[in-house]
Amino acid sequence: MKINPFHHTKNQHKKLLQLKNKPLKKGNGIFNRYKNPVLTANHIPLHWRYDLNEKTNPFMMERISVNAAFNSGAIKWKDKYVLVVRVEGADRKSFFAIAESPNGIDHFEFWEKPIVIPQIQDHPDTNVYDMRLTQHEDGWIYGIFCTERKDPKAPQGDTSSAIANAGIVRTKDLLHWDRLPDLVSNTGQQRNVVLHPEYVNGKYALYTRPQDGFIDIGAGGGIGFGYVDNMENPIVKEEKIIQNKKYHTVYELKNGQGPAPIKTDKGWLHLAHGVRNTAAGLRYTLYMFMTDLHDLTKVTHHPAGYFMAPNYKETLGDVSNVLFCNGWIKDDDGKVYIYYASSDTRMHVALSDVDRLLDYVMNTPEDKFTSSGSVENILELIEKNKGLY
Ligand code: M1P
Repeated sequence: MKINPFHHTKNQHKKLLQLKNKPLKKGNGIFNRYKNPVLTANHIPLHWRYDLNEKTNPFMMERISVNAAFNSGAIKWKDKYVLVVRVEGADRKSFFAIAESPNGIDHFEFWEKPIVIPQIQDHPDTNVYDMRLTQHEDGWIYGIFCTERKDPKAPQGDTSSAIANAGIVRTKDLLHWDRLPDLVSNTGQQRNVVLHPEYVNGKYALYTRPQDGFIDIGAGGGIGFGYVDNMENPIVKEEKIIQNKKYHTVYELKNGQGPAPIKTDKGWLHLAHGVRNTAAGLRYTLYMFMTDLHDLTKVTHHPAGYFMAPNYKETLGDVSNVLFCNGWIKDDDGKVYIYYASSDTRMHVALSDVDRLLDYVMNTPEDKFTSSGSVENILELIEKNKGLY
């Protein structure tokens, strides 16, 4: 029997969207991974990629290909788990699109159209990605993303030097997005900028990542913290580095705030990514820390090492050996859905809860920055376990 390519493609797509997810049996007590990625390039709606008219597309050819669906912001919205996904086309351009799920772990489906980000007159974005969503107490939902443009100072013939900055949009319904001016900071380029959900001292507060170059952060780096008086004129003043990069750690080369932190009665829980160099190239892992409830620049707890690193399936992708997270959702019952991307290719979910994350952050030994310090930590645990093994 001859297979009709239109029916076949539609059926395959439908099956993929209806695929049930299940937790992997082997957890670590801190979080549980799930078997299937929650979003991939194959989840992108067919009507964005195919001309669905059999007469004008007799071979059912993909007209516009999508390369990846990754680094997503997240929010609970009207009882749905909503991701603002970084979708990357075969043309290398990224854009944002919303996908929602009824339960947060499977059945993610994209809304009808991608998000239209208004452009700043005479200063268009070349590429946009990695939106962090913050439901601010001022009543707006803010999206802060990286906007990338060619470096106007690049010498002739240099076609790759770029400048990264923080673009800002806000919305009240996730449908209509207003563009605000890009962030102004005097510390160079910016990526991984995240808005804190509450006013701090009557001001907006931002987590920043100053960097000297587009990829290399140079003398800059670390997770910074600064204030903005007014988001319509977003000038960040006096960035203070609260979490610096450090020799021989998982964040030796650079780091960046993940999603907006989660408030708990013990402090603010933060998820971040740390980058180190290896013989095989950069390795991105996720790590956690906690800041004081009232002094947001004071790191009160910081477990050693990574919280989550790519497993063997996740290590492979467009940019291998990368986990990146810019979205998580805390439910009213305390469950925390961690939406992370692997190797700049696909989205996954891991499930935890506030109690577990607090226990992890508060009771995991801190890094002593030497091998003998790590052995000391193990010896202390062995001592504590006397009579139990
Ligand atoms: O390719 C890994 C990540 O690289 C950049 O992150 P950072 O600026 O912290 O190095 C971003 O391009 C990010 O999107 C990407 O996942």
